[in-house]
Amino acid sequence: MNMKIIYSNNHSGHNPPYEIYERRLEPYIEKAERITSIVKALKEDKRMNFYSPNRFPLSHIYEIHQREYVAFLRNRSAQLEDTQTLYPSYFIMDTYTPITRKTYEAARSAVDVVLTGVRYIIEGERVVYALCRPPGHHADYKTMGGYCYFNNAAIAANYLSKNGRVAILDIDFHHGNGTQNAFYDRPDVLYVSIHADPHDKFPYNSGFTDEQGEGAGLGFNKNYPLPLGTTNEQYLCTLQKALRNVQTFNPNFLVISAGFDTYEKDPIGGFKLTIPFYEKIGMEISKLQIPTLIVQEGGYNIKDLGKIARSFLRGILD
Ligand code: OKP
Ligand code: ZN
Repeated sequence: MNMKIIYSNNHSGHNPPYEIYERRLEPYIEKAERITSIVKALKEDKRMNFYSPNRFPLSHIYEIHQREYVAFLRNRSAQLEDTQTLYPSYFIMDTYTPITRKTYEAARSAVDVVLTGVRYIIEGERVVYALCRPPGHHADYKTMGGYCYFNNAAIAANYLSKNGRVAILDIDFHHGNGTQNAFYDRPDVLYVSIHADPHDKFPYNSGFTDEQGEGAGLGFNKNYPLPLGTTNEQYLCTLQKALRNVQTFNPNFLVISAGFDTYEKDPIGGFKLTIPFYEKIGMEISKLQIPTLIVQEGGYNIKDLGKIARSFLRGILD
């Protein structure tokens, strides 16, 4: 079986030199080379077919993000010189998410990548991989944060929800606060996330088990925080619970927020998952037999990212 991969090089213009961590400037972790590493590894596999994104109207973004926020990102990007980096004081949740001249265009392009994936899924494709960068799951209604500007997965899930019930499974190492918030009061989009205990790791203030949704959305938000040092075996046990939640919800579409920072050698992670284990994760997901859009989120070990993605997709395809 073949897989469609949606990819554009527009992300590479977004390349901030530094993030601010504990009052120091540190090299930016969310580097363009992450995606290069994945593309290179996947091009070695004949079953992977690459497609360029189409441009989609801003209306899709406006259903998830405030218009003023979108305008701020666009205007401030445009006003910067090539070498300038802006650390805004509002519309932002942390010091890891600066704006450069090409940031808006890169973030907009990542949305085009994911929406192009949605189109293929609606047309009947069984699985599509949207190779988004920058990532999206921390981006909230009117805040950028955690290397995220527009919430690619939420925008995709919202579009898919016009055609049926949608489950989002977020397997990035960090809790997807933006995605959780986008659907917190909606019963037609389930959000399930497995992530590091927020007592220890970003985003610190969300991702706890008692966040279960509100109003009509009560019961349609599920968080599975796990301790630092989590192994393959422990992770699998939780993944099976999460997948049972998805199955019970009986969705027409599945969106995977796929972060590979759960890897044992990730520079900012803290779990102990191994490369071959990602194939197992892929297999467990594909057993559900739901049309699936895979959306790239985090994962920062540039050397091994390609191998992790290949292992994961092998599990999805076989
Ligand atoms: C984004 B995604 C390291 C600090 C890192 C921000 C983490 C954002 C993760 N100097 N804190 O979920 O992979
Ligand atoms: Zn992450």
